[in-house]
Formats: sequence, structure tokens, C-alpha cells
Amino acid sequence: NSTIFSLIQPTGNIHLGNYLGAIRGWKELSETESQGSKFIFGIADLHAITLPKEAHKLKQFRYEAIASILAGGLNPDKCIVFHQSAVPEHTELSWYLTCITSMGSLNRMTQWKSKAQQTDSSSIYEDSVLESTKAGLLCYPILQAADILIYRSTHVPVGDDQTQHLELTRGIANTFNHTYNTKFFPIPKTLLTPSKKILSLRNPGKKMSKSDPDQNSCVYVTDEPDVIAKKIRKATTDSIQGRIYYDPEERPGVSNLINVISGLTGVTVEQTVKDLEWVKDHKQFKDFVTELIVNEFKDSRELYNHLLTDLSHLDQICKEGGNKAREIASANITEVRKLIGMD
Ligand code: AQP
Repeated sequence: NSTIFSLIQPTGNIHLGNYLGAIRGWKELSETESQGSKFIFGIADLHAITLPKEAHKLKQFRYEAIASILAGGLNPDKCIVFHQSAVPEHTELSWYLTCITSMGSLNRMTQWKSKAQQTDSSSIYEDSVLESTKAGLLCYPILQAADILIYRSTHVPVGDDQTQHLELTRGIANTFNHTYNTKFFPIPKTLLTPSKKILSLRNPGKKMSKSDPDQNSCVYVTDEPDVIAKKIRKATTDSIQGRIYYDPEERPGVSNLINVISGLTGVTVEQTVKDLEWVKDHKQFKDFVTELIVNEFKDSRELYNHLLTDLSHLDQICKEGGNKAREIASANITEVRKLIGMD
């Protein structure tokens, strides 16, 4: 039987990239998959502190992230919804995996380097960067592997920015199985969301990211229609007149908005471009994108605001989800302890 698992970090407001790259796919999977599959989706709060956060901000983000995934349509009756920190087996397994993972494989990961740059402006190519980088930032791909493996997950739906970390997870699972002469951990498959990576509206050279300080770089699921319209109007495109066409190299901003349309409608990029033949200028194009996003987020924005008026209800959902997750995780960690002689 399949176990489908994914987490999202409570590092700020959930944006269109997170929605298309994660939440919407989670919802669709949990509604369509065959009987007997387990769905475990949650909030990666332990990952959120790899970059410093004030305590009150983290607390707020943890609630907002839960409200966002529920408002995005996840049904806690169909899947386990929980906070990672409620299941201490994640960190125990993470330590066992840390002891079999090489520094070289961590050093090859690219994401921690760009995150390290957010706190330290020295070049990532200088040896000195390791002097100041916090160990958590370097090691979080191991915790991510533990998150996935503690449930013996078989499938992990993510956006394509996570491909490298999933590859590392498979390597770690293989190393564990080989080291302890077992087949205990299934080798999890990446379920790439059909939508392409969504880029920053202000700088299509980088991805749309929760922790980007420029609020205009993201459309948040909580944005009011007039705010969405303003952000899309201001989105960086180009001065090429006439027909809209897809060319991520030459027209990264326009191509990013085409990816947004394709992600929201589920229509291929090629067909989306054909369907846009009626568009005469950038204004018409941007108005069309705005309308699609506004419609997509209309109900979820209302539900999100409503959910945040009753925090004890959110606590209750997370508590129930955490208990269910812990039941699976504690049975699996018992087996792991036996395998490594820690029982
Ligand atoms: N721009 C994106 N386009 C498509 N998918 C994306 N995801 C994130 N950004 C995009 C997908 O969202 C899921 C959860 O991501 P995460 O919160 O665990 O971490 P992240 O990828 O680091 O997301 P952010 O928004 O960039 O957060 P910060 O700024 O905190 O680093 C993943 O499945 C990811 O693929």
C-alpha cells in the first residue's frame, strides 16, 4: 500500500508557488487515490528555524500554515494533518541518518547555500562560509529524509525545486538498507507536480519564495482581489509587443505567467499559448491572469480568515493528526532501533 507524504514550512505567507507546487496537488491526490493509501501532510516547523525566527512569529506562521493547507482544500478526515515537531521520532531517526550521511553529499545540495546567503552576504564559494553557516541549515536535508522515511513513505509530491533533496533521501534510504542489511525503508518516488516552478513576480531569475522580503514578488493565497491585480500589473515582463509566446530564456516574466495559467487551468503550456491568441497586449494578458488567480483563491481566502478566528479548533485538528502520525512513527522507530542495535 502507498504512503504519500509531504510537508510545507511555516516560514511566511503561503504563495501561489506553494499552492501549485504542493497544496493543490496534495488535495487532488488525497481525493483520487485508491483505497488503502495513507496520506500524511503537515507543517515542517522544525525546518522553519534553520533560519532565525522570533518566537511569536513562528507561532503565528505555524497557525497560518495549518489554516492555509486546510483552506486550500485538505480534508483532515481523508489525510493526517499535523505539525512535524509533535512527532519526536522524526528527530530521533534524523540522528541515526546523520551518522550514515557524508558531509560531501550535504555540501552538494544547492538550496542551503542560497539560504545561507540570505543571512550572510559573503560568497558561498569562500571556505569561510562554513565558519558562519549554522549546522541546521547544512543538515536539514537529512531531517527531510527522516520526515519521509519515518512513515516508510512510498511517494512524495513536491515542486521541482525539491528534486535534489529527494535524490539525497533515496541515497540515504539505500545506504541505511545496505548498512543494516535490510529492506526496511522503501525507496520513495518523487511525484513531481505537473505545474512548473513559479518564479518571483519581480525577479523571474529566482523562484517565488515565502521568505522573500519583497511582498510584491509573491501572490499570497490570502491576498485581496485588488492586491492580486496590483501585483500582477506590476509583474516584471518585457517590452516585446504583440503575440504572447513561451520562451523562458528570452521572456522569463511572460513565460512565468503562462506557467501560472497552465498550472491553474491544468491545460498544457503549448495549448495555453494557442488559447491566448486573442490577447493583444500585456494589459489584456495580465488582466486574464489576475482574474484566474482571484477566482481560484476566492473561497480559500474566506475559509482561511474564518479558520484563524478559532485557534482551538486548529489545535484540535493538529492534535488528532499528530496522534495518528505518532502511532505510525513510533512503530517504525521501534523497528529501526532493533535494526541498529539501539533497542
Ligand atoms: N516557487 C515555487 N514554485 C513551485 N513550487 C514551489 N514550492 C515552493 N516554492 C515553489 C513547493 O512548495 C512546497 C513547500 O515548500 P517549503 O515551504 O517546504 O519550502 P520552500 O520550497 O523553500 O518554499 P519557499 O516558499 O521558498 O519557502 P522559503 O522562502 O521559506 O524557503 C514544496 O513542495 C515546494 O516544492
